Amino acid sequence: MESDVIYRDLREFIEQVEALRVLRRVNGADPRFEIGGITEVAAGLPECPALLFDNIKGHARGFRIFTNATTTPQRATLALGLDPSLRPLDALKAWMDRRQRLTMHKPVAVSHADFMENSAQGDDVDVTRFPAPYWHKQDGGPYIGSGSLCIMRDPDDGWINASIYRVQVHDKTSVTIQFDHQGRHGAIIAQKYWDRGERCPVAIVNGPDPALFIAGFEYLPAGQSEYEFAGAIKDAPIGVVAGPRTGLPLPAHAEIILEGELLPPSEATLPEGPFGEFTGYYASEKRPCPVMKVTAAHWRNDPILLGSPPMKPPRFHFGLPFRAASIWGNLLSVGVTDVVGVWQHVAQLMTVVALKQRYAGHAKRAALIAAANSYMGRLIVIVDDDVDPSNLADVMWAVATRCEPAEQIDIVRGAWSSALEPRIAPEDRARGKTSHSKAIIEACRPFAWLDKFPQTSALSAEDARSIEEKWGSTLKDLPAHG
Ligand SMILES: Cc1cc2nc3c(=O)[nH]c(=O)nc-3n(C[C@H](O)[C@H](O)[C@H](O)COP(=O)(O)O)c2cc1C
Ligand SMILES: [Mn+2]
Repeated sequence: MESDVIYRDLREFIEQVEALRVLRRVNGADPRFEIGGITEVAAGLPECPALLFDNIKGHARGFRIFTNATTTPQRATLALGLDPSLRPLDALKAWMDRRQRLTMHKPVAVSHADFMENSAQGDDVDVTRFPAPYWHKQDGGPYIGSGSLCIMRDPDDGWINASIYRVQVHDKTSVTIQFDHQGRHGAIIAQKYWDRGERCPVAIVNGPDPALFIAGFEYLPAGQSEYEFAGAIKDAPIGVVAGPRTGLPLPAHAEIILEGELLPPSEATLPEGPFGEFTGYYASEKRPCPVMKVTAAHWRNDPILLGSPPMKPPRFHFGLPFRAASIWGNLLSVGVTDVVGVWQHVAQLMTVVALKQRYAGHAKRAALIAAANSYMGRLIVIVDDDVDPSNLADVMWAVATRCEPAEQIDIVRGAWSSALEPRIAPEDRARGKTSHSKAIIEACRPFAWLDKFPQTSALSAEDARSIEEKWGSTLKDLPAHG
């Protein structure tokens, strides 16, 4: 059965990346700033390669780190099991369509755990054995968890949450887990244990496969497990084995597992961060953070850590804006018609919806739904259907030519952001304010005189595509799509 699956584990995904000839192997890099630096420079190249680091300075050969896994549209598409040659907006649409009717697969217990090839318990645990980079120059410490899942069980209903929260290494048996805000499922679950005066059992899954990585980033309803969503991406259940310490179900093919307990903050906290964030800033300073006492570590032979450091935009963990796909799905689910595309730019800080306006207020209706679900995004832009939302130049052309600011920009105040927000005034931050305002920019032709708006002189997308097909080889160096 596993032979049909899109990839068995992270290793098999790396083989697929290598087959596309976009893997680069890096030997001898230093986990203090160098691995992070190489990853960032590579992510700025027009064709960003995926990187597999080995012979990492100060660590045993074979203890590897894989970065820029899914940062290009091609590899994000591959990770979904879709055709990696699809154009980015077509790939996102294919994913959005599939996402709307996914079949969840409950994880299944399997008998063999690859991660039990090596194991240390109690006093033998030493988290510093694993290479954990200092990703950016001003980081407060090394992070083992940048692309790792935190597994917890809800004590009331027993459902398993498995999402990504960063994990800083403090000493051999202490790491911290950072929640951006108290609405994170992990934060809600931990609080339930703490309210009962208990420690929260937790496991960190390092080196998840890309389906788990993508699932760990999705906004799913509380009660729905990211494991089931990852199973849906793979169209096969995730095989799990109970962790010997926590009993938590853990992906059998994961690379490195840490098991332990998240201590109530009344018992202990450690100063966490700062950590270079996906906005391109250090917005939150060192803050007291929940501590996980690591009571067991398990790892495969020659384990591979999946590293996904946040970097200054437009670099982002995913080469396709997966949250734009969920907003696109939200719009369809509530009955907004004629949406031709949704995209996010600036590392999801700007959401663009393209639609064919059919009635007055149509654009604003879509904008308000998109605004409500744009985490930390200040800019919501609505464009007409002749504008490619994935093309930033096209979008800005629409903003500059179709939006009359005095009439077509609205401001929504007190909206969803987080402590990572760089533009909260120091005094507001000190008071714990984490909300911001969002601008809704209607960069579409005014509905009232849609037909009178000047015609564009540009080729239609279809005309451009057929010219490309016929003449593209003559026009050497012509971008594949523009
Ligand atoms: C690479 C990466 C790192 C992330 N780091 C954090 C983090 O440190 N803290 C956090 O609260 N969310 C972080 N997130 C976002 C959450 O994983 C995401 O919002 C997820 O949907 C939360 O899941 P939950 O709804 O189960 O809480 C990160 C996402 C990615 C892709
Ligand atoms: Mn969740």
